[in-house]
Amino acid sequence: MEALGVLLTFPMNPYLEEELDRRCKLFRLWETPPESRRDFLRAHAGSIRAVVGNAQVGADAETIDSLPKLEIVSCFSVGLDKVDLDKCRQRGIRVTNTPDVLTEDVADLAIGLAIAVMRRIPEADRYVRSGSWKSKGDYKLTTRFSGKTVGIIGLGRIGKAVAKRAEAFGCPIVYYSRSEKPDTNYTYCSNVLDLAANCQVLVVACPLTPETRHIVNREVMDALGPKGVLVNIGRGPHVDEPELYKALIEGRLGGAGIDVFEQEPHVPEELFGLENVVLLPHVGSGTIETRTAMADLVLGNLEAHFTNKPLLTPVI
Ligand code: 8YV
Repeated sequence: MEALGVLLTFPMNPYLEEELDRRCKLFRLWETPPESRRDFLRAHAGSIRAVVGNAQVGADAETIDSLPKLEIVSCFSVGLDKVDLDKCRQRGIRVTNTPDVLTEDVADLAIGLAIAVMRRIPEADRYVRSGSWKSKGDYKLTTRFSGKTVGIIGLGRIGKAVAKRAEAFGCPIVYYSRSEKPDTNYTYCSNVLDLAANCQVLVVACPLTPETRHIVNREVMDALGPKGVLVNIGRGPHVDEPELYKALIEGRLGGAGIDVFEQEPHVPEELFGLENVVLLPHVGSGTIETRTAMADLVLGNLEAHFTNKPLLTPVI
């Protein structure tokens, strides 16, 4: 692929970047200031035949329109919300992503976030480090995770993996999906409001689409209630963030474990002082094993496309 131009949109993984640099002519979009990117893409449009994007920066309509020789968008992510899929379909541009290899890590983190919030793990750690255990005595009692009803928005690969883990903790599972899944014995709720009213831990595990934007709104948070915990390992825009902060601050929602935010890496500082909130920097798939496997999928899909072999994980 030596003469092949590949646009890498974000500094997503050193191994992937090194391999792309070795195999092709690599263009690093983030090295160009946003105001100059249109000219940058125009200057290199003649050689860029592939875009590698991720959950932070993908291939939007403007990028795709700037690249007349674009043949494939290979996503370093399972989520496709940063790719203009309709425009790719119109242009006959292939699209791939990285499903399955990250499922276990993201599901692990969802359970980890729920337990961290309910058992106040980060807060209790700070309690020890600050010397408060010596000066103030034992840490306060917290809330059990095991046995609590877990509600899952989206019973796809990640949602099912979350359910499997929660079952091992004795948690009844209820879920919302666009349609009932006949191959599970979990309780189906036909809308998110009912789901929230019938669980203590609500996990967002669905794709971000125009229909799922703000799927967790004030009404859903109030239905989840002052003893309820929200876990978001999907996308920031799944949750109405200003309403989330109000619900947490006013005590209408019991707690939240959040790995994704509407304006990453900017996180509203109103949350920083809340002990019933655990904040993570979008690390759901962030293990060495998974990110290496994702990078290999990106590379394998590009190799397959440019050697006329079947794509490994085709979306389009
Ligand atoms: C990605 C993600 O790793 O897979 C997704 O959809 O959000 C993350 O797992 C992210 O794109 C990392 O750059």
